[in-house]
Amino acid sequence: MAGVEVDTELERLYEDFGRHGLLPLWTQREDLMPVTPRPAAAAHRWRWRDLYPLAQRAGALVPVGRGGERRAIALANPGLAGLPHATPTLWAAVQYLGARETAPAHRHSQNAFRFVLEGEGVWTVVDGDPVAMRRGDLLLTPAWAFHGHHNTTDEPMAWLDGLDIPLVGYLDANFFEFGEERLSGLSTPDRSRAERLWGHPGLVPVGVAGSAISSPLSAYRWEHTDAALAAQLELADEGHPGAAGPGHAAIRFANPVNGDDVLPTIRTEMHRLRPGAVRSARREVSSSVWQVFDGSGAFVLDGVRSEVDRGDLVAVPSWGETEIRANDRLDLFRFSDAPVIERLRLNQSAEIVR
Ligand code: 1HN
Repeated sequence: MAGVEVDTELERLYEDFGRHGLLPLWTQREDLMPVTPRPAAAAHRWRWRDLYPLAQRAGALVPVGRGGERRAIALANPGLAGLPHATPTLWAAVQYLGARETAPAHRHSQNAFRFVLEGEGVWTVVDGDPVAMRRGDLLLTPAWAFHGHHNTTDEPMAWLDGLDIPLVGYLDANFFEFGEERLSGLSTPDRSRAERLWGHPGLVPVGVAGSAISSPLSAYRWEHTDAALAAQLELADEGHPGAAGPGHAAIRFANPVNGDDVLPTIRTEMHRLRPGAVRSARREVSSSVWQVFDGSGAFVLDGVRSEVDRGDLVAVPSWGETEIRANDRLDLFRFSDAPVIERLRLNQSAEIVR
């Protein structure tokens, strides 16, 4: 009988904890402090062949304009309870802008980039500087820079948006403001002012202070990315160091001011795997989204194989085991929250040896 009384007293204690807004550690220690990360987010693949037609349908049905601001369709990680988050820290979306449409100018405390899978003809105007968008380009709109997108052609265009919306949201640091920029009246040269100032390899302008927290170079052009990857693989063939692994070249997009990541919260990289090459299985603290830029292959995520083709997107939660296999030559764009993890000294990684 004494035991029953203890239990009811214990139950009453827990009820009283709840009534006073308290929770004991001892019932939750394993969830609060697991031995290794236990992300709620799932490793997940989205097919471009599913995404793109849906974006086209949204293009026909949903206007883009003031209020909604962007026709962006977010990847909602199936582990994250219906939130429009690709990973706990990263937002990823397909944005679709129809012929002659404009996505109005605004600014916000979230950092953003665009990566272009296909098409051209959209100008993104970053703080008054028109930046052309073309296949393979990485375009930056750092926190609090005004930006609007203008399609000046008769063809629609779609691209990948990456933002730190979930992270900034957890930190309750969201700020937003409408802007008034127009493309009309602005000259639209092939090279933006930012590229003319900052886009020369290893050369920075004297007497111009560039931002150290986010890159002042708002466009990283595919011709440079492609050349850097090709050169790394050639060097490896000649027996010189430089490549990320056998048949694997990788580059990180860097701030020309100091070599840091292009945005304070988001790392961006491009990878190239030779036909048949394998990036061996590893785990990292940091969540990522990958997009297949070209070619085909497979991601083996915690032992589960998913085939990937051009345009497909893959979310990899922190500490998820990831192996990548190329069929034909495989070009991959990746973005991650690694700069945050590293600044907090939370970075760890493990190669999985079989
Ligand atoms: C935004 O400004 C863009 O500028 C894309 O293209 C997606 C999602 C939420 C809030 C602002 C863009 C966005 C966004």
